[in-house]
Amino acid sequence: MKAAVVGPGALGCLFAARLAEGGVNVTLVDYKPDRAKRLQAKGVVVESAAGSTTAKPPVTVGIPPRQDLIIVLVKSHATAALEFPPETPVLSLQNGLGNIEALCSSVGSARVLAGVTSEAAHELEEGRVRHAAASLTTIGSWTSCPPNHAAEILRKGGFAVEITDAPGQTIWEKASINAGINPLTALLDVPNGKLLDIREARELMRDLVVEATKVAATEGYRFGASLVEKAEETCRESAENISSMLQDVRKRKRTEIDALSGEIMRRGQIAALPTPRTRMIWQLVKGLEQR
Ligand code: KPL
Repeated sequence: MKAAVVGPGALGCLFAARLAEGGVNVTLVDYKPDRAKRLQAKGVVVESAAGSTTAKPPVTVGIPPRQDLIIVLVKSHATAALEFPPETPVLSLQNGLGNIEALCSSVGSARVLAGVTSEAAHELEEGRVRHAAASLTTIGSWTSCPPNHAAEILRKGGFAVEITDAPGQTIWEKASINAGINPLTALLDVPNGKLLDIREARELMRDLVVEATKVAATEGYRFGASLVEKAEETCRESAENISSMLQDVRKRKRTEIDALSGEIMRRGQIAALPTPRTRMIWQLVKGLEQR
């Protein structure tokens, strides 16, 4: 089995290392040649409660041809610029909205698998990540690409994988929850659990999730259980976690706010649905990025 993992961030390193440990012939792809060289030399280290492991997958600048699966884990603003070899299925496990549409433009919908992962990892330093919690990865066919072989590859890496018939719903669900948690943790510089202790932050998180779910409804996505409760549960379960957006802010990197609040706002505008709190939070995080 051959797989390429695109993006050497926390989740990219985690997936590449675990797949390599599970016997998958995996290549890690990094568009930065200098960093690719360093990662190739040092390997990828994953620290977890079970101990520390080092994997040494080949690290290339472009995506190698003739893979069984390409897993995309770059930041959402980098998706549209990726160049893919022909034929291989492409699976996005990225945060936010709009990635799948960008991949469909690049490779055609028949090769696209869509999903989300709740694996929690953060980067300790380049090529060294902390796997804070193992969790579910849900994938599905966007239009006609069969997901079973991709699930089998991921399971080789020890990942818990579920197949869904409605990946769009899964992506919207995670994006709505992230749209509540991520910008607030980034703006307040607090771990996820703290949002439940600060009354005003908790209220605003609820409002942001509600705005997101209303926009999702205009695209036909409805959620059986309350996503506000799920967002609060996520904060409880990941109380000590530093959200991916706060990690980016601390490293002075561009955040994924455009793919979360920005996309929700944009899609709300198309549906003539105002999203005032989402807009304000987007403006504030854009401000934070430009300090
Ligand atoms: O997905 C996450 C992220 O940080 O991007 C959450 C669920 C907020 C966990 O930290």
